Amino acid sequence: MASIEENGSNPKRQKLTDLPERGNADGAGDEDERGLFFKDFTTTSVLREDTKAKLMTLKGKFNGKDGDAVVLLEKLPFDKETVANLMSSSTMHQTLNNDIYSTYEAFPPTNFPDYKTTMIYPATEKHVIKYSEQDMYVVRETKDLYENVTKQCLEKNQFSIQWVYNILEKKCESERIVFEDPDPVNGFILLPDLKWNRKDLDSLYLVAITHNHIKSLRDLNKESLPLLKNILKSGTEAIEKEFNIPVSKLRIYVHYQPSYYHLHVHFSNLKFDAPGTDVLRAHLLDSIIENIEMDSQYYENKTLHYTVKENDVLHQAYKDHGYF
Ligand code: GTA
Repeated sequence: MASIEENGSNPKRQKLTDLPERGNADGAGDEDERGLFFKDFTTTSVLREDTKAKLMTLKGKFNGKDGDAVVLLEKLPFDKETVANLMSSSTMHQTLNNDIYSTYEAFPPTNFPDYKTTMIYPATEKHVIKYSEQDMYVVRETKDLYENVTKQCLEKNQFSIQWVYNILEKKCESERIVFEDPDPVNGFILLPDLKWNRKDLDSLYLVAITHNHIKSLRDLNKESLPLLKNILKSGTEAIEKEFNIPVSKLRIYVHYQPSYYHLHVHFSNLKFDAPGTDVLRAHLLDSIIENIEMDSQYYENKTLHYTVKENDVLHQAYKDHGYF
């Protein structure tokens, strides 16, 4: 696993590495300012279990707090900087011994972080659905289906994008910003994605959020070209400068459908098998630019494929329309 420390010596990079292990200027330190602690958490259901990704999502309640919470628990990868220390200070319990083969359960010392957690509180029913195990269906969204069903449904049922405004207005995560072009039309903020632990470069994941209020891929046309080209050029230059990772090692794409309808571009390390990089979700930024250059109305007219979850309101809307 490559770490930030071993990839060059750009002083600006210190901004990320020097952050305390626990706690930062977002008010997200040891003490949760809203008083949310796992000792007060009661699980009401396991929403999803992914043994391969070592991820579990839970729905539950915090004692004395109204409403549901969704909690994601994700095992952390080994860190080659600390693995020797981890091994030498772990206790071991043998579970098999056969000839030259033996297996053990290992118990790390308490000061080693074992898992990463993401908490959503208060969580809406839409969050519970997003993080639940359920059947998926492929949607073939024509221009008509988009205009008559998808668009109207999404206008009424969207995740809040308050977290996006908090970033754009520098109310949250401002000390994490890797690059900003403040231009209101063609500018953007590039910062670490929620899913990245900001330590392991092999799982580097950044997101570029546009200052311009564009909803999704469907709204992109030739007017958006300067913005898209700026994100591609300045975003990759900033990542190369900051993390010493060239464009040839990055996956740069837009989701359709996204969860949050404010245009953002995902930058993830090729080595990282990021969720949502399959053909039914990810659209390469470079291809988007080229498609629009060939036809300004490409994304207005194009039939787009994606998956929809069984319990999602979009699935119900397509059913009501007679699509399923
Ligand atoms: N910096 O507050 C935020 C924030 N939020 C709320 C979301 N993002 C944020 N980044 C910062 N601060 O990459 C990030 C998300 C995502 C992007 C939105 O913004 O991490 P999208 O609109 O295309 O939506 O992207 P998408 O891809 O559905 O969202 P998300 O959350 O990545 O979910 C995709 C799948 O990944 C889900 O089905 C889920 O099962 C899985 N997943 C989500 N979070 C995690 C996680 N922490 N660990 C592992 N898997 C996860």
